[in-house]
Amino acid sequence: MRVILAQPRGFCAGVVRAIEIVDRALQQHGAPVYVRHEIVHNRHVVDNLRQKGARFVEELDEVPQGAVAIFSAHGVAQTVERDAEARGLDVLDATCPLVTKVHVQGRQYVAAGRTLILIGHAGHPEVEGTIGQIPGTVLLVQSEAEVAQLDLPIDAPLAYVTQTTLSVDDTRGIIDALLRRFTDIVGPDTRDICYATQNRQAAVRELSKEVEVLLVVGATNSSNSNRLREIGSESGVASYLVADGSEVKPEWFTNVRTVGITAGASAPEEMVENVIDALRALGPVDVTTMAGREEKVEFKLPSKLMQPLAAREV
Ligand code: 0CJ
Ligand code: F3S
Repeated sequence: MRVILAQPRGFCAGVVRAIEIVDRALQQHGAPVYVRHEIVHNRHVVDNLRQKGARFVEELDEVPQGAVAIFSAHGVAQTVERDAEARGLDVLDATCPLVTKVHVQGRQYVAAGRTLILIGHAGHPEVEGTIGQIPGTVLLVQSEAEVAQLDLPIDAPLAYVTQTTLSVDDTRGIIDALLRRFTDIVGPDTRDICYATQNRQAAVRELSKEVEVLLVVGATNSSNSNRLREIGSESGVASYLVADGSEVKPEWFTNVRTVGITAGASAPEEMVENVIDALRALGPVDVTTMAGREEKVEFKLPSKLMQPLAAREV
């Protein structure tokens, strides 16, 4: 069997930073440190940090007064920030800077007197965070059909922002529908969709031309990973989302000679290796990596974590 690995795939700069924040917090403060929500949507990442002493909670009332609390890469609402302050928590914010950028942009549009539309998926923590970072009403739009249902005058002053991990193509369709329906609407086009999401989607589209089966390494609750699997399916390739090698099913590969593998932005490369090992158990495997874009994006850590330990103790 020929296996072709997508390039780029796997960890993005925001995920590397978020995991590093938890690691460094554990080194500086000792266990336990508390993380609100999965730091990124991946069980292997979460289990690994849990073993080192991180405790994962869904709400801050589960965190003892004065403890270290880390916000996940997906961001939080302002009510969560205020709650943390009221409880005297020592907060480290692992919100991806590209999510924070969307929060800032949304607030600027509202300050300029525009009603804000957020294109995204209901219930996703990034969407809940972004809605909660904007003062006033934010209208959530999930599809082109929902654009038609918006109860707004056609010349209302509007703006839109988007979730960072959406399908570029679906989002373009929704933006076009907004531009067709409303006369005074501004927004970033699809540029709120982050570089990592865009690059992984472009790579998987290319890869899908070469393979009969696509495996996406990632979690079922990972938005960006689900979008990669959808692109494979839309390209006519049998596509499966797997957490690791244990979820790979032999029957997917009957008479299959070429398999593509990619990984969501929150999926560790070890799990890609683990999936390749599962394929090796079925027969000989020849692994290559497609030609693709090299990413050099890096995000700075919060300044609190850059200080030497001694300086913090004074
Ligand atoms: O929302 C983000 C800032 C992306 C974080 C990394 O990916 P993941 O899988 O934790 O999150 P999504 O469900 O948003 O893709
Ligand atoms: Fe940030 Fe995009 Fe990763 S928003 S956490 S760089 S998937």
